[in-house]
Amino acid sequence: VHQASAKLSLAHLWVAFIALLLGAIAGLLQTLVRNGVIEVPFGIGYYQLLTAHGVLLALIFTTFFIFGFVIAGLGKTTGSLTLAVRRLGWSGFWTMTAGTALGVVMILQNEATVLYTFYAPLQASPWYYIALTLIVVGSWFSGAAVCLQYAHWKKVHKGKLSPLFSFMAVVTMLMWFVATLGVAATVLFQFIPWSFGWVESINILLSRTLFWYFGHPLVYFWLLPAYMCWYVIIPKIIGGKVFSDALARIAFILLFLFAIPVGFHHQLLESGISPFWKYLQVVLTFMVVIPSLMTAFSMFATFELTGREKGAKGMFGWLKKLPWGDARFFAPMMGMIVFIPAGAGGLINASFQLNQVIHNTMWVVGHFHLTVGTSVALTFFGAAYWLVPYLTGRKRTKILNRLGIIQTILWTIGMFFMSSAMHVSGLLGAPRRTDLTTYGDHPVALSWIPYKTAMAIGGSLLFFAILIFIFIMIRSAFFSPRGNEEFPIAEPNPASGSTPKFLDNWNLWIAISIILIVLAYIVPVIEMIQYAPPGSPGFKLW
Ligand code: HAS
Repeated sequence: VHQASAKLSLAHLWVAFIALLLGAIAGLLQTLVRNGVIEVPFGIGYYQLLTAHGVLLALIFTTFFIFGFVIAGLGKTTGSLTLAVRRLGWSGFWTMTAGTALGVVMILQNEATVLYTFYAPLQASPWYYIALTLIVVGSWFSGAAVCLQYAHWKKVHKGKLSPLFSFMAVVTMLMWFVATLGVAATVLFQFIPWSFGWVESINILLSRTLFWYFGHPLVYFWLLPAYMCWYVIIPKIIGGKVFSDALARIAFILLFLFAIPVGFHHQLLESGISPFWKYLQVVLTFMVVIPSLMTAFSMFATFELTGREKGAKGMFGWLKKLPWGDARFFAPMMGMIVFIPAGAGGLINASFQLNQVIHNTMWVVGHFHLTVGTSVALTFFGAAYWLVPYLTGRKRTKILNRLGIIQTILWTIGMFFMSSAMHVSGLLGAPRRTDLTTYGDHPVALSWIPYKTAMAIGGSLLFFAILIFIFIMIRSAFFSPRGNEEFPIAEPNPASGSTPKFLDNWNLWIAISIILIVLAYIVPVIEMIQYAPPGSPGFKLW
């Protein structure tokens, strides 16, 4: 491992793990407060805890982990990071860390209790929006570092097809650049002037639209690095090959093209957007499902082919040949299995009519605890089990591997309890994001109580699982015996043929992406500005 690159990667990972621990504490507390089990001293309330939980886990843990993982993978697949790349990477790291620290201080002071989605009319201190700006700008530096390293490799290896991992990393960063333009626009032109009091009111619909223009690709920004792990790393761990290099690249390009012009599926119940534009984005949402189905196909094919090569017989004999006892495989695999019901839930959400049943209920919370909270999180945990020893020059010990398996089982059981209860109570009408209330002991609200208990039990198991994870990380980084741990990168399957070069044609993909975004957004956004009702003042939850 190149020491300077490893340091940069590890710096990101440690911030991610600290955010994970703090976010988990806030998560446990908010469940217990919401369910009336405890009261937190110092006037710390449910919404403040919920904001801390969402921001630290969904935004900070993910973003820092992703950069740590991607930077390490680039070092492995494209050679040592150049000095310019490392400098850009560190600028990104420090800018994001400064933004994170400022944001956390604002949340702790109860001046940013606006939930992780932070759109209007909830208003935070202007310093919170400045913190968010720093995080986004920092991520641009880091994203630029990733693209620069890729460009460097391309220059040295003229005419050659880029390594699959680096190609996937660039797609992820491009998607991030295009998506964050929306959040940058709303923060700079709407939230900062409004929260400083330079303007009196804000166009809520526009702020929510710009937020979801960013918010949906944000979820794919979490998912794509997990897919990188499924496509490139898992095949190596199970002793196989990437099913098809070309298929993997096409799936990533489709995700890039269709992940952005679909934000309206979070706003299907919002007035002020004509049903035509909502419907168009629903259709595009179903397009973005296709690359996930391709991923499912490709992973099943990898497992089956590898199993058969090892002598598996019968329809499902290959299942027995998978290394279930290896935490590097087991954690992401549980994530994959969970992604089947999680994705099915997404299809329900995206259906124009069914969305009316589940919108703003606990169902949605169940959906994202399965997707990002299980499929993505377990994949990241599985990757961390080998990545941290790889970067710190230590061996993965048997006992830590076993603990990793236990951690994964606890996480899966915890999420099963929590997320099933969330889905069912959502269908029974339980709203999301509401503090402790029984609505005057209304019988419907009382019927949700057993589900709330199941959520609290599940949440407690998850908290325990995070403590085990942090323990494994500390042991792997500082106390395990010195040695070399592998960074598993699988070779493409030669039987799948060669990959067409045009897939590396970035100008083409960026141009198509812009056309799709303009088609899906330009008219409704002009209408939002043209027919804007009087703006809203800010509301505070504290
Ligand atoms: Fe979602 C709301 C639709 C995927 C995250 N989503 C959310 C929110 C979050 C989130 C955080 O259309 C809440 C935001 C908020 O706070 O308000 N979502 C979808 C759809 C998909 C989808 C269509 N979501 C995700 C992913 C997320 C995520 C991924 C995070 C990482 N979602 C919605 C909609 C809403 C929404 C509406 C708004 C609801 C509302 O009204 O508020 C699709 O991308 C899903 C496609 C996935 C599949 C599954 C493929 C399966 C695979 C696994 C194969 C398994 C193997 C293992 C190989 C079709 C790839 C097999 C082995 C064996 C042994 C069996």
